[in-house]
Amino acid sequence: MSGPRLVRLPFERLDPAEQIRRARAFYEAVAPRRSVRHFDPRPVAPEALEWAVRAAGTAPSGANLQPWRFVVVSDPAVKRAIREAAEEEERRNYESRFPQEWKDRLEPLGTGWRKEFLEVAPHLIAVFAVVRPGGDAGEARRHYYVSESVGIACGVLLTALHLAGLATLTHTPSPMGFLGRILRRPSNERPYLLIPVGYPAPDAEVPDIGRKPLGEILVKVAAPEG
Ligand code: IYR
Repeated sequence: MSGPRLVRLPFERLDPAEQIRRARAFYEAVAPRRSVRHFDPRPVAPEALEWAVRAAGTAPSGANLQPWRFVVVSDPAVKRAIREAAEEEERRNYESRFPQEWKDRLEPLGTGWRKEFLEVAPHLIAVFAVVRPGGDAGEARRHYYVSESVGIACGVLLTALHLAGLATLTHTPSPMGFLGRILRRPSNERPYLLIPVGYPAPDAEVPDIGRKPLGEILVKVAAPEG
């Protein structure tokens, strides 16, 4: 089977000082990103969301099948339906399904079953993983590395929104089958992540938590001895 024609890779080779400068500038731009749970209800420019979704769509994916859908919800009635369904599941999670150890871990983050942000945030981006092509009819063919691909795309999306001056929350209601039903997605799509987007509320607070230092997350393998 012949693949697509090949084109020359456009590539600019940077000198190391410039590489370091850019890598550091990117770190400094992304480091202040925080998960935000208190939003200003004012809507944001739809084009900003569109450019961020375009950026997410550049993520690498298994066999370049781009197995993602980004469903933008701004309608108050749909947001309310999503909130009600999410709270129903989360109430059961916090009241009986989560083990105490997990709740202890969440305690400092101040989460709970109430999800007001799902109605207050002006937009929700529901990310769906497309597990096979063909919509409801479906095809025998499958997609590859779907959760890896969609996870990477979500990382690009969250970063793009942050760099556009917008606040996000990486929300994982569980189980979230209700999203496919409320948003009428075809049966080949699995809800993956729900991302409220907007400006933070003027008085928004976040927990005082930090990131692991480089020495705890980076391992450099030395040449074997002898
Ligand atoms: N999905 C639940 C619980 C939750 C779990 C983790 I791990 C978090 O980092 C935050 C929340 C919720 O959204 O409340």
